[in-house]
Amino acid sequence: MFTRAIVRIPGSNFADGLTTVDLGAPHFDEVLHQHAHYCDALRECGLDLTVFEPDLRHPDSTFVEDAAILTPHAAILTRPGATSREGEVAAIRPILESFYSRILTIDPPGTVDGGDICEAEDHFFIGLSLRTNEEGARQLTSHLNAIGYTASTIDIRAMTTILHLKSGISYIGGNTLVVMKEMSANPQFARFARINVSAAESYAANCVRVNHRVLTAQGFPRLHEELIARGFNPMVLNMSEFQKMDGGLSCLSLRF
Ligand code: CIR
Repeated sequence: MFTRAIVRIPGSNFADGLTTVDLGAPHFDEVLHQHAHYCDALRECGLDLTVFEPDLRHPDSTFVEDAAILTPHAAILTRPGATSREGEVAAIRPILESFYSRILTIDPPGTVDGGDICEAEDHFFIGLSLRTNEEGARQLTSHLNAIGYTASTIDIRAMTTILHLKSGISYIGGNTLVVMKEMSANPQFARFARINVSAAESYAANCVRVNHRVLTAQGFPRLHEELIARGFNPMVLNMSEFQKMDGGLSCLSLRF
């Protein structure tokens, strides 16, 4: 069970952030509106939110998930792979220090984005991507092993349609992974029940289990039905403006 989450309100320069998709510019009023709904959804799931003010130095900083990896035993500060995002980690450190006595770091030349890290019970899948490099994965594995977790890497560098590992897979509890069809046959996922997401719904593969609910993106009826059929309790949120900046549901919060 999670009890808390950290979020950051998007800044007025949100549209200046990084993106690889061609879906048009986000509408700022709608960005704020969708973010407020997202925060309400987390509260509805029982979480106590720490809400940061916008940080105009970092247009992507509303995607707080990329700056840290949180476990019950330690907080691991990442070292984001995009230079424009490096400063986000220092900005988040003080709040994590107030909640965690053990803070670990990823050091140069390692890079890790939180979006590449998928926790499935006591195992962590680490995506090797354009943001997370092998040295970052090595350091992270060593930290995770030291606090009692196993870890393995999944190389997504040849997959041009996703930015982060978690753009393509989510662990939603009940031994179940939601996974893009292209990745589903990976032998590392064999021990999990899998809900395959078709190419047409691939954005929906990024969903988030928060206590008794699974947050899912609006507009993907097949995944929605499948989740219900398997006994999950989805809560649907409009993510259109974040999708324009390569962001998904998991990126908008750090849950712990
Ligand atoms: C970026 O390119 O870094 C941001 N525009 C999107 C980050 C999304 N984060 C995530 O999937 N964890």
